[in-house]
Amino acid sequence: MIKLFRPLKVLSLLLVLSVLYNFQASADENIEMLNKQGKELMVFSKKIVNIGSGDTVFWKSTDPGHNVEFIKGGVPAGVDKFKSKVNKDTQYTFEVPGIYAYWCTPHKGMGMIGFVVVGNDKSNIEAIKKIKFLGKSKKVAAQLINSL
Ligand SMILES: [Cu+2]
Repeated sequence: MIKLFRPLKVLSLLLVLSVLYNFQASADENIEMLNKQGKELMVFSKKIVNIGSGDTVFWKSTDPGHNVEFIKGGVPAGVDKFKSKVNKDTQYTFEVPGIYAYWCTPHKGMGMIGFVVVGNDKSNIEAIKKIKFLGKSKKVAAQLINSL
């Protein structure tokens, strides 16, 4: 009886672990907030992600001092403001299709910007092009917008 029971115990433990793992990895895209990636300083690990409506993006506060803030005029019509706390992991579920432009508030002039394209909808691209980016982000934004 004991010999039969043990494999079951191991099996159920594995089952529990796999459920926990799936729970943690439930976001559709995971992005890290970093002080350095290759030669770049202050950067989101992925600058453009393409997702479906209803998908969730998770931003991990891997390095301290960063956050996520939607840029005014840089999101589809009807989408509310979003600004996460500095030093905290955050996530957002994107329901409305379109392009979302965001930056890290402390480093918005240092190129720490990113874009999320939801449902392959680029109908608000002209509004995105009108965003006034600051400092180093101007150049970074121009390149990224071209590759959306
Ligand atoms: Cu930052």
